[in-house]
Amino acid sequence: MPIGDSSDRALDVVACGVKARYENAVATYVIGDVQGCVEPLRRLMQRIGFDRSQDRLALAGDLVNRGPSSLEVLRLLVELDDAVDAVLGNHDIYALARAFGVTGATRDDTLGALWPAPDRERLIGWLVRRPLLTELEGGVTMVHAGLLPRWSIDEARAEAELVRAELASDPAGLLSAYFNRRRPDWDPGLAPRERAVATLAVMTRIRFVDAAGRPCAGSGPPEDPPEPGLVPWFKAAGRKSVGTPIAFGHWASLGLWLEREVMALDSGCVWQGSLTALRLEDRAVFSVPTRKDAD
Ligand SMILES: [Mn+2]
Repeated sequence: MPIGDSSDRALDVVACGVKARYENAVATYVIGDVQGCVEPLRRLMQRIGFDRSQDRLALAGDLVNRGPSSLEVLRLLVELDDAVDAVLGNHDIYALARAFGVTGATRDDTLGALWPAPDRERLIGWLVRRPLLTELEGGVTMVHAGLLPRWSIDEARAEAELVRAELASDPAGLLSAYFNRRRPDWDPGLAPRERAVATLAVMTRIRFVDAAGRPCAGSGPPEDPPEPGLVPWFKAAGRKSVGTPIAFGHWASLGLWLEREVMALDSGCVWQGSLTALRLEDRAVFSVPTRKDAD
């Protein structure tokens, strides 16, 4: 099932892996799932010539876990302060749930170095204040996984704000409901806590949807859906957020996928793929392989 022809895919790519300075003063680099891989992130920042006095990094979530250096990733981002925008991904939500003591460790959790760190409170305090959705240069909306097709951009923004408020006022309560109870399907009639749980699940996990626009399990490539008829959320018929460019990660088997309004940026850093930055001002693409010796 082709979800975009090759010309579509290549539409806005003007450079790949090219070390070049951008003429404008301010540049915004959107980066996909870092997943605790600080070394490729540092190498990518070097490749783009990142200048914290005028450039911005925008991270599409899953900052931590699976990779070897979640602690160092958080320290780097906190230190960069207002030069960084980041949204929460499913692994970040899981890290917060561990930090607030509402869930135990999973088998492949690599967050161990976070818990005894002397600056743990500062790092977790920073992470829990990140939003689920944010707006970047050029009217681009950034979210970790995607949006429910029935949401307009305004509705999505309001739902994300509800989650941000719940995370700020009662993080343990929200995270406990998220991890320890059945997650409801999103519905406008849900009570606020339940609606926040449902929104959290959609924005950090969605990939495929059915013909009615409901999220369905599956993490494989978009051309190979787990059931016939399922489509990527961004291809859903009648999707109400059409018209707003959306940058996201979360879908390594979709990989780097660039259309004018759909910017998928998880190029599989933690799976020995690459880490990619898209410069929003001119749509230039910069990429480093995960393995340093492949660079
Ligand atoms: Mn993810």
